[in-house]
Amino acid sequence: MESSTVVVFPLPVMGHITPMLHFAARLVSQGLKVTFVTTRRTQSRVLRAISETMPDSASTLKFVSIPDDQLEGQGDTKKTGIEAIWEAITLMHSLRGTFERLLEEILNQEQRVACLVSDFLLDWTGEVAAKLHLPRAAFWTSNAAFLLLMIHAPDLVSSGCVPLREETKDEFIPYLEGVPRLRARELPFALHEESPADPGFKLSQSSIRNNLKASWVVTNTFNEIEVEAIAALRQFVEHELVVLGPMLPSSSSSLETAKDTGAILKWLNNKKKASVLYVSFGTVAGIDSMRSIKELARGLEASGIDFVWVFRTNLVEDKDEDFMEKFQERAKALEKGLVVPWAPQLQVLQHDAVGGFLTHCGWNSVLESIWSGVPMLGWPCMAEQNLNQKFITDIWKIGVPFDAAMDATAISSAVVKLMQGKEGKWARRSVARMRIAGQRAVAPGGTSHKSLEEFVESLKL
Ligand code: BUP
Repeated sequence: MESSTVVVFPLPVMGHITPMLHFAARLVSQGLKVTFVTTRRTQSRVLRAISETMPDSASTLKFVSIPDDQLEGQGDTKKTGIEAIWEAITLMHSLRGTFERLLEEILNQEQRVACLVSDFLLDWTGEVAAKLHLPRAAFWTSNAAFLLLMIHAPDLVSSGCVPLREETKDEFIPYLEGVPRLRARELPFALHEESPADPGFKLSQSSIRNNLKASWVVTNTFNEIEVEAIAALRQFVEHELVVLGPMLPSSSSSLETAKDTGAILKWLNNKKKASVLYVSFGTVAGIDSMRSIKELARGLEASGIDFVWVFRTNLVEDKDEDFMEKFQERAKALEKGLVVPWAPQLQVLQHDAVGGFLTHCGWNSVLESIWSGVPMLGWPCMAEQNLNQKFITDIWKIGVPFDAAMDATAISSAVVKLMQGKEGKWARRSVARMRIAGQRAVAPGGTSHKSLEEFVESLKL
């Protein structure tokens, strides 16, 4: 077993790389060797993720990269939101031949390759693996409810909930086993436009079917938060469902090693316990209008709450740099806030000074916030983020209601409620309980830990 290798291949975007890196580290902790496949152009991002959240594992993972430099210029890195994801999917598909040769090389070099674990969004890798007689695990980076809803997309079309229509958007969707009670408008954004007339619909349905046929389907969720959805999902998975979340550094020693004296952490060191709001909209989507950015900036300022804001401008066409510069200068002069292009998010969330997270509700961000016991305000932008917000606010009650259409006054009031109000206090208590449930799930004897052990055991067969 010592010499068995698992090849791990994520879609090269941060929200997919990070959980699959943590998964790779878990496999290593179970005595397996891991070869982690990146692309040359994403290598630096992978190394940064490792240095920030899992330096202990850096030396134990073997990295190989697919040469994608020849595609320089083809990938418009300015693409954002769902278009950026589509671009990554298309680029990877164009590198199928290169990936196949790489996998062959790995098979020749390693004593025994036990399986390929690849992203759901790279379902074609299933054919490559089958050709090389290698079993495949399909890795779903989000939660079980979202996958169930994607599986049920044709039923949602038949019932008239999808594509979303003004006349029926407030009606409840039909009962689907394992799925929370949702109104049509609460269905993931990814489904709002779905229509059988769209060629993308057929493609995504056939991709889902291919993935469900994989030898294992791996999900980054855990039983304690999605017990019904996980049970319902099991019925659609042809072989084994492996429920491993939350896929985060399993011990804090890794994070302790990673903590440096970086400017953000130093700044947080001087702040009172749970007094700072962390604001970030992830790596793919974000706020795309200057009007909303201004409302948020004014709302933060009016709240009087200290903040760290990861601010990306590449999404905004009508930029007002002067406004942002002045806002930043004022915040800095008063020691009230930091505006940064990137933050070591998990370290920031784990810092004692951070008491709330205004998030775009990317699934990794949600899990990282739960893992750190930090309650949230949700400003979803794309994909399944609005479903995640529904979980945060209405189902798990680990956040305070928030709406992207709010003006500065309403934003300020929501921020104060989260950070200082009784609503925030309740949400903090609920998230503390959920944090413990997550820690138990991945600890020896926990549901996710058992699932990992069973997966590793099945690789020996
Ligand atoms: Br921005 C940012 N630092 O400054 P999500 C992100 N991250 O560590 P996304 C940082 O990127 P999808 C930063 O901790 C998380 O692990 C963050 O993943 C890290 O959102 C990851 O939250 C972002 O899932 O991906 O990027 O929008 O759309 O696939 O959910």
